[in-house]
Amino acid sequence: MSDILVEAVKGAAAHPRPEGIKFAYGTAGFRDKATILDSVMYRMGLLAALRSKAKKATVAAMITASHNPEPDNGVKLVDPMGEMLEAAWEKHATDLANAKDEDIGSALQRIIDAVDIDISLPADVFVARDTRPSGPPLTQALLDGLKVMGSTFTDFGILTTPQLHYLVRCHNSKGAYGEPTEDGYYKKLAEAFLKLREGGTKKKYVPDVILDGANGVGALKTRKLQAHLNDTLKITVCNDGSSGKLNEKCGADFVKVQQMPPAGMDIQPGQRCVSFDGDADRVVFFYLNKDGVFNLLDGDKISTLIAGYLGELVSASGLQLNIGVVQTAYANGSSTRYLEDVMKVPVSCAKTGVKHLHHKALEFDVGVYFEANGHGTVLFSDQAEQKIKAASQDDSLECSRREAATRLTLMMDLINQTVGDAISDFLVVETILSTRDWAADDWNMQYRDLPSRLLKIKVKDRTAVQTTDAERCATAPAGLQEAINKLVAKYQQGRSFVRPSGTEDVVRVFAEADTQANADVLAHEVSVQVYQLAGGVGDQPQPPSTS
Ligand code: NG1
Ligand code: ZN
Repeated sequence: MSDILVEAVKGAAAHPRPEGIKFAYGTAGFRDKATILDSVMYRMGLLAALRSKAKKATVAAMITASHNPEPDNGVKLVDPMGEMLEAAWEKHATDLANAKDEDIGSALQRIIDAVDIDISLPADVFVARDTRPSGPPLTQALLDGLKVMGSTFTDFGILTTPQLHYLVRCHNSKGAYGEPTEDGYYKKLAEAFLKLREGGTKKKYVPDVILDGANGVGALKTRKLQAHLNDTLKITVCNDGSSGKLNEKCGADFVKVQQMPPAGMDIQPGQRCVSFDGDADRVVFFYLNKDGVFNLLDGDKISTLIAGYLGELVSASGLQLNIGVVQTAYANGSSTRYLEDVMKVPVSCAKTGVKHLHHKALEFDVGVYFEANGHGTVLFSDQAEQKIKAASQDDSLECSRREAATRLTLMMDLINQTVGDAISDFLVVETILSTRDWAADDWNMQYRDLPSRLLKIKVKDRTAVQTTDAERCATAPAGLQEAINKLVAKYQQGRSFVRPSGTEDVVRVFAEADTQANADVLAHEVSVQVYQLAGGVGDQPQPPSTS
C-alpha cells in the first residue's frame, strides 16, 4: 500500500466510524444527524482529493443539509465545471463511507484501481459550509482528510451552495465564467441585472420585495448582494438568523409543503414575498391576495415564467433555437398542460433529483429545468451561447433582433448555469416581472394550480417501493400500482404516485385532484395502501380532518 494510503488509515483513528449505521450518498450527497457525520466528512476529504486527481482539476465539497432541520448536516461533492458529482462516483462515496476504519486503505485502493488514478498527481479542493453550528468541526474533519492526501485546499467558510458551484467553475474555466471570488459572483449578477433593468414608470410592478432567508446563509448573502444593486430593488430581509432557528417554520420547503407563509414575516396583501431554503439553492415566491388568501408561486410557475420570456427573446432575435422545459412528476398538472397546450413548449419529465433534470435539460438548445419545490436553472448549449453572442454583435442584423440577442446574453450572465441558485433565480424573476410590468397576481394568473398534497409514510424498508417511467408508476410492491390506479380513477383530474425518498427514510406520496379536499383524501387513501403493502411502521395513517 502506498504511503498516502497508510497515512489515510492512521488518520482515521481520529475520526472513527460509528457502529451499526449504513451511510448512503443519496440525491443530495450524505445527509444525517450532524453528530454521526464526523467519519463521513473525513472520508469525503479523502475522496474529494481522489476526484481532483482523477479529473486533474479543482473540485469542491459543500457541507450542508439544505432545507433539513438545524441538527442535521451533510456533504456533497462538486465536479470541476460546477456540476454535481458524476453518478458513477456515488457508489465509491458510499463504499468508502461504510468501510471499517482499518479497511479505508483497501477501499481507497479499489477506487484508485477502478478509475485508474495516478495517485502522485496533485489535488486541489474548494470547501464551504452553510450556517449550521455543526459546520466548523465537520469542515475540520473534511480538511483532515484532504491533508493526509496531500491535497491543497481553499476553505471559503460560509457560502451558499450555488456560490461554491460558481467558484469552482470560474476557477477551472480560468475566469471565463466569471471572477473566482465571492465578490466576483455579486458583481457578475448585479451587472447583468442592472443592465436588464429598464427605466420608466411601472404601473403594477413594485421594486420592493420581502425575503424569508430561512434563518440561513441566503439572508446573509442577499444583504451583501444588495450593496451592488444601487437601490433598484428594495429587499427587506426577514428570518435572517438573528433570532429564529434555521428552517424552523420558515424557508422555501416549509412554505411549499405547508402552503402557508413562514413565521417571522409581517406581510400585507399584494406584497411580493420570496423564500429561500437553508443553503439558498431553492426559491419560491408567494403573496396574500386582496382577501388575505395565501398564493404560492413555486418552481413550476417560475419555469413557466422564464420559458415564456426566453421564448419571446429567442423569437425576437430570429435565432433558430429550441426551448424545452424539464419537470419531475411533482410538477403541478396544470403547469404541464399550460406549457404544452397553451405555450406549445415541449416538456420532459425526469426522475426527482436535480442531476436528472440537469441531464435532460442538456437535450435542448435552451433547457429550463425546475423541481416544483423551487430548485432549478436554465442551461444554454455551447452552440446556443455562441449563436446568441454572435447575433448580439452582428451589425448587419435589424436593431430589434440585435437587442433581443443582447438581452439574451445578459440573461445568460444573470443565470447561474452550474446549478439551481435562489439568489440568481430570484433576480431573473424580478427582471421578467419588471419587464412585463406584472404584479405577483398577474404572474399567478398564467394558470391555476390544481390542489395537491404531499405526505410521507414510514415503512420498514423504503426500497420495497420501486418505480419506473420517471417515478410515475410503482413496479413494487406487487399490487400497489393497481390499487393507486383504482383510487385515482375516483377523482376528477386525479393523479397520484409514490416513491422512496432519496434524502429521508420515508416513502413520499403525492396526489392532486380537482379540489383540495379530494387531493387530501386521495393522498390519504394511497398512503394507506403504501402502509399496508409496503410494510408501514407505527400507526396506520389517519384520514385528513374535515373541519
Ligand atoms: P427526496 O427526499 O428524494 O424526495 C427531496 C426533494 C427533491 C430534491 C432533494 C434534494 C421533494 C418531493 N423532494 O428529495 O426534489 O430537492 O430533496 O434536496 O421535494
Ligand atoms: Zn437546498
